[in-house]
Amino acid sequence: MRIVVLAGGIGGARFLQGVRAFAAAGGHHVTAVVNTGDDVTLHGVRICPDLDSVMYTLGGGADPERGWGRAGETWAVRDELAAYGADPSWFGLGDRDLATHLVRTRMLAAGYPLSAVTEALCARWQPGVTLLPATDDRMETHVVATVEGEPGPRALHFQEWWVRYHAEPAAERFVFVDAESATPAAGVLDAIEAADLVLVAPSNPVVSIGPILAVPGIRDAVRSAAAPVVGASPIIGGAPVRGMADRCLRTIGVEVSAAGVGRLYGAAGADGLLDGWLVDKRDADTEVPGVRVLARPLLMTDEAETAAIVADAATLGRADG
Ligand code: GDP
Ligand code: FO1
Ligand code: CA
Repeated sequence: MRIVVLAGGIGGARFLQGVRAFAAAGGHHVTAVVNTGDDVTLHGVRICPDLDSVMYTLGGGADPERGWGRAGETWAVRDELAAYGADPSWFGLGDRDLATHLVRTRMLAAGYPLSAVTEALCARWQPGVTLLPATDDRMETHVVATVEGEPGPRALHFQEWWVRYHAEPAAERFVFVDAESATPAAGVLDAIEAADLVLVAPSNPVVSIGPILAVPGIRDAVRSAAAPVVGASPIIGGAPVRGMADRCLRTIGVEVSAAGVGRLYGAAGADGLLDGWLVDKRDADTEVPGVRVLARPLLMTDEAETAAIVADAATLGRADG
């Protein structure tokens, strides 16, 4: 089977560990289409948080509890930058992580597309799945919000809203800057069209999956895919397992529930994406019109459990009718 996964960063990476294990057992091939809306240029280097979370996690180099950045990281450069008063000081640029950004920035400056850069970085990390950015074009998620003490709303880069302000400023809306002129990265549409199964990771529906689907052509490709499309809810018992997905969902007026997210993605037969939707046992009463819902434990406690979630998603996708 050819499996395509739409994924963000930390949650997406954990889910992909399970997809990779499931695929290894069944001889399947996995392509991850990863969000690039978090990408940011700071201190002169291009940083791709979600691509790096997935690459480091699957490559065995991630810091396990943070979920982002490198294991055994040191912070000498960050501290030296702060000593110079070189803004921003709120972003944790690790020394080992910086090497990734330096290689990426140099390759981008030489004219390589992000997909080629990602492939080059993955030659070292060997994630065991094909990693594709959703787009090779620059498309950043900005947040229109009023920072406490400021007279009115302004656009913040998502990284500033999240890392500097911990998503506290009330977000009025999310803007995927230049989305309308972005095109799917090389290989993305082909992978979706050739897929036997498309999985939507339990990632942040608004700022991880949303930007992927905002790249012109990707939503339509998923909707018209021959493959079944099955997602897993990042919301359990009315709350995200971690992070700020609840704040994001409220900003776009979507109920913070497994049902709310399932309806946001919509039913394949009704102009939406989903054939199947996995929800946690606590949300067993979830109904998404036109979508087959399966309730099963949805905490990705370890790779084997995540692989079991993936196996159930694959079965749900094959269930006919
Ligand atoms: P980010 O880009 O680093 O924020 O990571 P993602 O968007 O890929 O994933 C973040 C989402 O993962 C959050 O909304 C969490 O609720 C969700 N998440 C994290 N751990 C789990 C888990 O064990 N089970 C489920 N169902 N969702 C999870
Ligand atoms: N997240 C933080 O909460 N604090 C940081 O200082 C931080 C630095 C950082 C550096 C590189 C990188 O790839 C990710 C980093 N993250 C940091 C995580 C990142 O902001 C989030 O994981 C995602 O963007 C959330 O979707
Ligand atoms: Ca992200």
